[in-house]
Amino acid sequence: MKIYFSGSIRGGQEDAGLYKKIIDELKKYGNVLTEHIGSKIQETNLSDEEIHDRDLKWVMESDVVVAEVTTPSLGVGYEIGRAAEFNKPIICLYRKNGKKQVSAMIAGCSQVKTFEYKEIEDAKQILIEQFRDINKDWKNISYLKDGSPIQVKAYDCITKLGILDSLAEYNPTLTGTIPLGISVKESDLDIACRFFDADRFERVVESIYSEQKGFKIEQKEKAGYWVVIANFNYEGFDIEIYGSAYPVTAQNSYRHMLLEDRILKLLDDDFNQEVVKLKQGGSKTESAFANLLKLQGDPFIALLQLESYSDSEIKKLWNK
Ligand code: 6IA
Repeated sequence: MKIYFSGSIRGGQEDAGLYKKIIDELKKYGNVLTEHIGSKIQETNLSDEEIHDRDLKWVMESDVVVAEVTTPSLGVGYEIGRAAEFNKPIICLYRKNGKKQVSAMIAGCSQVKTFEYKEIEDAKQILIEQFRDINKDWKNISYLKDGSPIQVKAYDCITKLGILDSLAEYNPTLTGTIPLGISVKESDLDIACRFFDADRFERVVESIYSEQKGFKIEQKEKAGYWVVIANFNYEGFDIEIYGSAYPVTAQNSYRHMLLEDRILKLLDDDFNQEVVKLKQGGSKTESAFANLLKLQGDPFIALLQLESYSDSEIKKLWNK
């Protein structure tokens, strides 16, 4: 992971020592492209144009931009603006020092996550939480271990069943609502897979799981796609293995999950609670989201259209 750290230079270098501590922390998560900001920078023989072009190239290359914005700096503000234009995740850290407030153009930008901190230890904690989200690998279910009781139970069930290993060649990925933490009693464990040969996939799944309780498997056309669906029950969980010729990341269940995760993090607790309430009343997850965000038409399709919405456009749907 490439990290662009941004901190004041000509705006004032009195926080350089603190920047170094943040940079040292960031090095745990990836390659920090701008380590030099952690020490007082002397005039170099690079022209302003060379500095601008090099730094902007690094912003474009980076996977995330982290800025310390306590000391107001035109350069830092400009980099954050350009990073927002490139749709980079942006984390801003600032200390309330009584002198200056963070500009509304930063604190008020929905693409920027701004966090106040006092001590470096607080900043470290903020980074741990933020990078957990940025680095989240949905294929690796270890995140369930630190989750709710049902997530921990799901982790144990999947591990005991060994499904992610036995079907490894099909890129098995847990999707659905249990990963999102909005599951209800009836929620099943959905395992999305990609096959290259439907018949072979069916035979493999059947040979491994046909002895499980309530096992059934079928091939069918679903919304124009050829799919293989197997269902059975294991340790109290209804398990659905869903195979399609599409890469898992292009499958609707995966795209819905990512989008729902983004929306849940973006909107307030009220929204989260309303989703769970609707689901407890029998709504499907996508219908609950579509209903609350007042989306028209087929909820499964309408929800996918939000992939191209900015954070503030999504927030507006909820506040309407
Ligand atoms: O406006 P500022 O100088 O405070 O802007 C600081 C931000 O712009 C930092 O995040 C840097 O990435 C970038 N930046 C600005 N100037 C430089 C620089 N040398 N070298 C590297 N990055 C820079 C400027 C010369 C310096 C000795 C005064």
